[in-house]
Amino acid sequence: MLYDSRSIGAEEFDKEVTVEGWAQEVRNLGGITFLILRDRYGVLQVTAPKKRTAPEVMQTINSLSRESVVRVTGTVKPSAQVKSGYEIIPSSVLVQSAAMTPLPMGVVDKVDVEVETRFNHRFMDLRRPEARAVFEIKSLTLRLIDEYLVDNGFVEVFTPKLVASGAEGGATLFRIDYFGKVAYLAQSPQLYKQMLMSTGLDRVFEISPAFRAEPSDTVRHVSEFISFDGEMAHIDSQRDVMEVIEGCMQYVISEVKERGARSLEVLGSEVAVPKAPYPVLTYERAVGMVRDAGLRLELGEDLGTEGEKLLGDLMAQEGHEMYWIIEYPEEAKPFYIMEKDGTTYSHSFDLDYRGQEISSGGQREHRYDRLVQRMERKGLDPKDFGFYLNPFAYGMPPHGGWGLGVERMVQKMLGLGNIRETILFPRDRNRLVP
Ligand code: AMO
Repeated sequence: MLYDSRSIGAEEFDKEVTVEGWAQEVRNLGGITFLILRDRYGVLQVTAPKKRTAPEVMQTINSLSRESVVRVTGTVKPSAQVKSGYEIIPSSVLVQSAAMTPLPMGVVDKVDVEVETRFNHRFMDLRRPEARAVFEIKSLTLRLIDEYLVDNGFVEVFTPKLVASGAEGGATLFRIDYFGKVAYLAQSPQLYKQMLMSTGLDRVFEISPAFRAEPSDTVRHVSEFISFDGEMAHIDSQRDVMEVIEGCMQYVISEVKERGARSLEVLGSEVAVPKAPYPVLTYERAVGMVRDAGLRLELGEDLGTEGEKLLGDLMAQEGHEMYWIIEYPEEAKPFYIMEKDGTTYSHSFDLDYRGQEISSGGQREHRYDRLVQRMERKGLDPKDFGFYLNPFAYGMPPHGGWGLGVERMVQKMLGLGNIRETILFPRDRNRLVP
């Protein structure tokens, strides 16, 4: 059995163990050599005194290149000088994979590595515990979302990512060749999750990649992200939908704090559970607030990055990290959102977290004629959406839903500056490799 830096303790003192990891550092002091071995959970020290170590073992350790993978067998001895409280005196050292020199980038060096270098050599970058901890938290977040939704009667579904029409506007569609026909990578599960509302599967959720050809080079846009979508039927209003998301976010963040404590410690992140219930601002009020604070913005315009940030600061002053913005102008919202009759607004919402939109959704237009009218007004040809419109013609209950960017949520929860930190191999306009 292999031990690791976490599983060795006082019980192993004077016993023989075998460990495997990366040679983070080799310090040859002549009479003694220290090898710092790193594994998933931390580091341990292999101490090789020349006098008590076989010459071939000594030779192997002293010639190790940094970041080589080695398997060490030896006796565990208590040691007051080592932080972990023990060291391993080696009886054998096997080089599983020798690392070439020089390294493309350092793992523990205290020099700042350029972001581009880090993402060019992401495998190496991920050897840093704090880079990896983000993915432990992301994995936990996804599991918690799943738990909450299933407990609330939702069924997990998977809809096609190769599609014939886009739902979120033509500008960000990735076009591909599909056996000689034009197809696209799905921007969201929008059309499919709505179609399911006509089936009796009346609460569904999906967590899957979404693709957007985003031309903008920002810290919160990428061209492939994980979208957490939900849709629910027989609702009275969008408030029913907002309640589910709010409950889910509170559950996820409070459980991450508990169950993710070890990874959060590695990251040095303090996660705060947002104050609930989240305040609800109308779009008009949000625009008024940022205008009063000095931003030039017209009613009808998008809050934009700057507006969202400013609003985040204003809400933080009142102790709110999460807040809703409802009733966006219908003109700014996609065809599938329901208009608020007698106004220019819509039954829509955005959820913002510390100055950044993380989710949007609303009540959908479920009335066939109104939906077709809305499509036409938005310049879409209903004929291109026949497969989507059909279910609306044969019994479609009132429904609503949301899309939430998992990486944006994790980014804000952990206080990270760039969404790319939460993606193993990010994709953007300038990056398709690795
Ligand atoms: P929307 O287009 O607002 O809505 O997207 C929903 C959420 O997805 C995330 N997101 C992104 N994250 C990273 N990079 C991107 N390029 C990117 N684009 C979007 C954001 C955003 O809030 N179908 C609707 C949702 C619905 O009404 O159900 C939709 O896709 O966090």
